[in-house]
Order: sequence, then structure tokens, then C-alpha cells
Amino acid sequence: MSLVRYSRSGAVATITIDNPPVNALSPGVPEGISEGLQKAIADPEVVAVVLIGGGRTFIAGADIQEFRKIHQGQAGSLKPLLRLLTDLEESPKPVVAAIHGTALGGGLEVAMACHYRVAVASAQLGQPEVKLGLIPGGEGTQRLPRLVGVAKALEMCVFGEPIGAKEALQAGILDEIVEGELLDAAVAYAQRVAHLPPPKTSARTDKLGDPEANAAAIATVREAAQKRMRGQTAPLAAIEAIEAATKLPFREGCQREQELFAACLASDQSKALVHVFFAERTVGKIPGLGRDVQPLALHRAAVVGAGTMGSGIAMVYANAGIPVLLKDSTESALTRGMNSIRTNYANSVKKGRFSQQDADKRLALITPTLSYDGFEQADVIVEAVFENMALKKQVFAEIDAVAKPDAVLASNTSTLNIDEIASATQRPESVIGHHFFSPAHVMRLLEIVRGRATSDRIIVTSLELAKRLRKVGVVVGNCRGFVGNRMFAPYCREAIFLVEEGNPPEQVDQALYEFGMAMGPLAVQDLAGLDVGWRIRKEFKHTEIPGIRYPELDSLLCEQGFFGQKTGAGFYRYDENRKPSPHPRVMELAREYAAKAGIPQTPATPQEILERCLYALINEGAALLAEGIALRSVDIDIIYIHGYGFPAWRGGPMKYADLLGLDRVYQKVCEFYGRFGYHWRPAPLLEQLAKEGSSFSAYDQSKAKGQ
Ligand code: 3H9
Repeated sequence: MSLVRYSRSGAVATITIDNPPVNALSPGVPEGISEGLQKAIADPEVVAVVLIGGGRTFIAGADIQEFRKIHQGQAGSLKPLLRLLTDLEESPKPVVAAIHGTALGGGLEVAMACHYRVAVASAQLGQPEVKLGLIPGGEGTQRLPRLVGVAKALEMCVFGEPIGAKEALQAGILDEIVEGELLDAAVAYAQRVAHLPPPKTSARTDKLGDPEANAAAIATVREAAQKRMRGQTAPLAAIEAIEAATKLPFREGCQREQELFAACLASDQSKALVHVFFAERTVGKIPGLGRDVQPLALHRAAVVGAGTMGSGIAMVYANAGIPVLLKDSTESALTRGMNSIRTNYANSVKKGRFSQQDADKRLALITPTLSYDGFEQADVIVEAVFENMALKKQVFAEIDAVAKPDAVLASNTSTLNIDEIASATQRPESVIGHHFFSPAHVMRLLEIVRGRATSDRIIVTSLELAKRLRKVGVVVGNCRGFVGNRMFAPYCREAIFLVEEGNPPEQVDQALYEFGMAMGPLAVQDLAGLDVGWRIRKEFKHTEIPGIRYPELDSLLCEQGFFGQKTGAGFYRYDENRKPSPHPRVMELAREYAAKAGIPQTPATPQEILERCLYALINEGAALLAEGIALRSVDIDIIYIHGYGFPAWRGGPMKYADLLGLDRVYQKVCEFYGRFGYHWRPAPLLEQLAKEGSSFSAYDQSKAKGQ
């Protein structure tokens, strides 16, 4: 089937793009539109042209698969798109872009090269290229400021958030919001403007502002970008391109845009972010899970345990409009949980995230309870009690007795064995892990842990549920800590070892923060509470091998009552606003312990701090992949980006390793194995891929082909 259709109704020609699902500008699409346009120009009967998308949307942008090919060294060309933009704007007959769904990236750029733009009220328009490590490369940085002014163009190109039709009309992108049938309205509009000389956006200068105002707008947005998009290069390149629009004639500005676009396209940041775009969509596709498996309907939920996690999870359900029971065994625990929910909602209202009315509506969906009454109606029940196996088994036995036959029985355990938890019920096939990350209503990750007996239907239902809860669901296998926390352990181990070796916490954290992590590993542990790890460590003490070094300092801090932020001290000291500062006792304790244990004091460079923490993470990731606990390396990447604050523009830990080159990572792991022993045994899969000159991405692909 052809990618672009041409038709005519009366004196108006219609060019329809038919490239499902999102009408991306794949090879053949710009050429097809150009061809249609030439036909319309050549037809003496035609007085105007409408450009419209078939199916659910206008054009969602350039074909991102093409960028992936370019990243893999295959040739790709933007020339047909650039030629189309000129053809459209130079057309002697007016061209009207008729927009529904989304006009994003190259889609908006095509629309802006048309002479007029009309849209339905639900349309979304934007330049989201920065989210792929790019800038608009289809003259968008030059046309957009001409339509909306410099400040608005900066906001749209630098932060990449789309805007709705109403805002686009006010800003000057759209000429009209139409009601009724879009095509009919666009044709009528085209007839109305047919006799007018077609206006060219590139010829406009009226909105380009004056140097003083532009300099101020640029300085403001640059500062905001450096804060909100720390470490990323594309937002700064977008600023430079828009600045060029204010200083250079249109064509020269386009030239500058092309240079900046090419540099972004060649960058590791773009490779990483394009990888993440596809990874986010791959994690929902589980090999071997039949497409015919239908998810169960979910109308009501129940949560057991009103602690930090339980009350956070109840909010997640309420935020998605799902009524939820929140049970605890004591009045005081329940009151504490409900109070923290109220405070959270009140803060959201104060910060303007939603209205008081919205907050009240959400709160009304949460029903506190001390009994299991009403649990028989719940479609999903989430256990979020203390991380203790005996307690969890008891709760599951109780849930089993009250839940309806096809309910999803989920545990929010972060480390414990799902199969053992399931064994407390008569229906292990209904039991699954729903591992939310703290704070549950903020973090986007939901680790979905399948047990040995978990049914496909429960897995599919959990994936659907994740979408409804606006989370990214990633299915993983069952082992201690699953994917996220099992990898987190060696990452934190190295961070603590480094402190024990005489490197202050702030130096260790700083290296990882500068790498792009949302927080350093020691600050994260202070936030989560050091007592959590302390308790788990005591539970698993019997698994430790005599003669092997394990992190001790965190336990020593706990013995002092330093549990992290909540006690005002952990790896750092915290003031009443939870602002951290170095705690002199921490390094004292570290030195005393190191002297006793014979640990040499060796200052590490930021590079070594990074390598030890991150390569420990990657080595464990490779082991999880080989064991099949992680299905693909992309699953690990998404878990780390959405659950652990790993910078998306580094692609996640496994993509980061690919970009460094696995041989380099492997060599360093071997070096650390030589220096530090046991913990650094290279994962066999890392060794194999490094020696083959391969990558984790290639491993994913070869596994997908084998399925
Ligand atoms: C650009 O335009 C650069 C320009 O300046 C030009 C330079 C010269 N390409 O997300 P969904 C696929 S950069 C290829 O699940 P939704 C997607 O992978 C681009 N494929 O649906 C998925 O495939 P699968 C700027 C694309 O309804 C399927 O479509 N544009 C593209 O939740 C459905 O997607 C963007 O960054 C694409 N452009 O959301 C927009 N877009 O079924 C990126 C989607 O095999 N796209 N696919 O997994 C989006 O934001 C969302 O996909 C959209 C729909 C809002 C459109």
C-alpha cells in the first residue's frame, strides 16, 4: 500500500499520509508528499491543498528507527524531508495542514512549512527532539520562533513538552481550531484562503524580538535547562540554534541548525536516548506470553499495611481513579498512614500540581480499615507489610481466605522469595510481586516479579495495571532482590568500601552525581533508611562467606542509631530541613574500623569511584541476564532509569556499558578482580560478549531471534 494518497474534491487537493501507526516520516513519506504536491500544482483545476494524516494522527515526527540505523552506522538521509519543506513553502498554491492526534518533531516542522494550520481541539503539538538527544532538524528552530516568538520557541524546543491546540492557537502556531469533521473543515478553510498569496513563515521577522529581550530569555532558559536537564547537551544546542534564528537570515539559520543537529545525532547521548525510547516500548512485550491472553478487569483494589510503602501505593491507585481499601492492624498505624496521605495531597495542592477538589476526590477513594471486610470485592490485593518472611506468609494466608477466586495477589516485597510467599496460599498461580519504588506515588517503576507458578493471565493483568497506574512495568524473575535491588547491592557495596578506604561520603556521592545519577548511592541509602539494609543483612548473615570482606560501616552507623535522614544522621548529618552536611563521626568510625580490619587507606580518583560503583552494577546485570532473571538488557536499563535515578541520557547501565565498549568494562573488572578478589569475579556473559567484540544490545537481538 502506498504511504501517501492523493485525491481531489472540487478545487481542493488532499494529500493523506498513510503510514501507521503514527505516520512517521519514514523513507518514502516525504517523497510521497512532494509528489502529491507537484501533482496539485500541475493541475489547473486545483486552487489549494490540504495535508492530513490518515488513521489516528497527523505526523508524529521523523522515523526514529532511521536514527537508530544511523547510530548503527547505516546510511540515512534527511534530504527528502528538507526538500519537502522547501517545496511546501514555495508552493504557489496555499497548503493547509489539518492536524489531529499529534504533530510532533518533524510533524510540526512539516506543518510549519505549510502556509496555514488548522487543528481539532484535542491535537497536541511539540518539538520533543531533546528527549531523543536531538534538536529539531527540519528547520523547526528557525520557523517556530518566527511563529510564536523566541521565549515560547525556547520553552518548546529546550524542554520538549507538547502543548495543546488551544495554547498553540494563542501562541500563533495554529490559525484555527475546527469543530466537526477535520477534513471537511480544512477543505472549507483552504477554499477561503485560495485566492490569497500564500504566506511564508520563513519570511516573517515580526516575532523575532529585540536583542535585549532575547538575551534575557536565553539566559533564563539556559539556567533552567542546566538545572532541569543536568548533563544534557541537546537542550543547549537547541538554545544555540534558536539564538541563530534571532541573528541570522533564515537560510543561514537553517545551516547552523543542520550543523548542530548533525553533532547531536552523532552523540552518545542521542544513541542512549533513542535506545531508551525503544526500550520503554519493548519492556511491555514479554517473549513467550501469548497475545491471546486477556487481562482481568480491575475495578477495586486493597492494600495491606499502611506504612510508607502501603500508603504510597494506596495513593497510586487513588490517583488512577481506582477505589482502594487500606488495611492495617492497629488504629495508630492506620491514622499515621492516612495522615501522611493527607499531608502529601495537601502539599500537591500547595505546589499547584492539582486542585483541592482533585485532592478531595482522590482522598475519598481511599478507605482505611482494620479488617478484611470488603476485600472479597477487590480485583487486586497488594501486601505491603514489614519485610519479614513469616509475617508476609501470615498475611498471604489471610488474604487467600478472603479474596475472590480470580483476584491478583501481589506482594510489594523488595527482596524476598515470591515462591515461598505464594506457598502460604492455595493459589500460587495468582501470586506475583508488585515491587513499587519509594516514594511509590512518584517513582515510575513497577518491578513485576513472576514466581514459578504465576499464571500468564496474572502477568498480563499486572502489565496492564502498570499502564493504568501510569507506571512502567518491567517483568523480572524471582531471586533475592530481583533485578533492581540485587544490582543495587554491589553498587552500594563499592560505595561503602570506598568510604571505609578513607574517601569521604561527599566525594563518593559527588562523582556519581556528576555522572548524572539523581543522587549519590550513600545519600540514597540515608534516604531509604540504613536500618532497612541492616535488618536484611542480619536476616541473611548466614549466607556470608568467612574471610570475605563485606561492607561494615553502614551497620556500625546503625549501631550508633544513625539510621539516615529520619534520625538526622547517617552517612551525612541532616538539619531540620533535611539538608545534608559531612558528619565527622562517620569518617572517625570508618578509620577505626579500617585500622581494626586492616583495610588500607587509599584515596580514589573520581574516575575510580565511578568505575568501581558502575562496573559492579554492570557485572551483576550481566549475571542476571545470563540467569534469565532479567529478560533483556533493556529491561535492566529501564529499571535503573525509572527506579534508581540512572540518567536516561546515559541509556541505563547496560547501554552505558555498550557505549563504553564491553571490552573496556571487562578489562577493568578483571583488574578489580586482581586487586580486590571475590566480589569482582567477571560475569561469564560479560567475558563472553567482550571477547566476541559484541554488546548487550546484540545479545538481546540474538535472543529475540532465537525465540
Ligand atoms: C524528529 O522528528 C526530528 C525532526 O526534527 C526531523 C529531523 C530531520 N518513529 O508510543 P506508542 C512507534 S524526532 C518511529 O506506543 P502512544 C512506537 O515505537 C521525532 N516509530 O503510542 C510504537 O511501536 P511498537 C520526534 C514511532 O499512542 C508505536 O509507534 N517525535 C514513532 O502511546 C506506537 O507508539 C517524537 O519524538 C516515530 N516517530 O504514543 C514522537 N513514534 O508498537 C515520539 C512512535 O512497535 N512518539 N513510534 O512498539 C511519541 O511520543 C508517541 O509514540 C506518540 C504516540 C505520542 C506519538
